[in-house]
Amino acid sequence: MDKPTAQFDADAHAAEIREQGFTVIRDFMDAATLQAVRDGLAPYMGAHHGRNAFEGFNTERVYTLVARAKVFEDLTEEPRVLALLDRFLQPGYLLTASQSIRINPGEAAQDLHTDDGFYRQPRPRPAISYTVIAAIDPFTAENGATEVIPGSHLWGDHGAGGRPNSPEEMAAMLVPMEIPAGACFVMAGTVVHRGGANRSDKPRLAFTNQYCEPWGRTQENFFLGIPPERARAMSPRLQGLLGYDIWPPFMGMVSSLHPKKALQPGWVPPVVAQSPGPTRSRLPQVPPE
Ligand SMILES: O=C(O)CCC(=O)C(=O)O
Repeated sequence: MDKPTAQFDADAHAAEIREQGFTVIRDFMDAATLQAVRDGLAPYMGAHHGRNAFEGFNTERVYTLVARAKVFEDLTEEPRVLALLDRFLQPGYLLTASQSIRINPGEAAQDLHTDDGFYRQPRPRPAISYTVIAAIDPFTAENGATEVIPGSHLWGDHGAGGRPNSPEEMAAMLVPMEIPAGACFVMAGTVVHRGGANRSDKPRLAFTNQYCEPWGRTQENFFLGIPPERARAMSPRLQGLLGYDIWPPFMGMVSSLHPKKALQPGWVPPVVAQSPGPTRSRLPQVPPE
């Protein structure tokens, strides 16, 4: 996506993330992009309702969003987001999750959590992942705006003041991210937050992309979730974010080869191509490299 970055002060935004745990990009999506996002999502809505309290029984999610429409490919490699991630994550960082979240009226607040809590490493520590949450509908305190605890990215394992905090204390620290449609915020994976309760009479639609260190296991398995012919048509940068790259010297290799080879038309995995058994003779002929 060809957005001007000249007037975007990435260092100032990064400083906000360091200080409070998150920063807002108010003009993340213009009206045309927002419409493309809505159009891209429309065919998929209504298919997946949450199966547990965390997903939200009254919440709809569309997973593997990055591969659902071109606009999501573009937004996943949005230059301002990447400029921020470049300041926190090591080169070769990965997309770890990509989904829309529609919190319907009557939904309860999620449990408080952190997005990089999957990596069970002691805190305080640098975040292992960073989350972008983009508002497709305006976020309000009533309709389920994400609620965050500013500064919680600096906490140790036991909450504010180094001791477990009561639910009442935690609730008092929560701030709703009231942002307009088209805005997003970028948040350290260590920030304590939750999807808010929707006490309004309209759904709250958003999407989130999360990115992790290049050595981290990703939440979504994009190799299996995105057919190779779809991944082949994506930009080299996006292919890298999906894991079609090497974290030096050789993490991510495929039978000692660069994973981008697996996107070439006619690719047959060496395990099959080099097999001495009958499997090989059943395979189509592969042109030599
Ligand atoms: O929808 C939101 O505002 C946040 C959701 C969230 O934190 C999550 O599902 O992990």
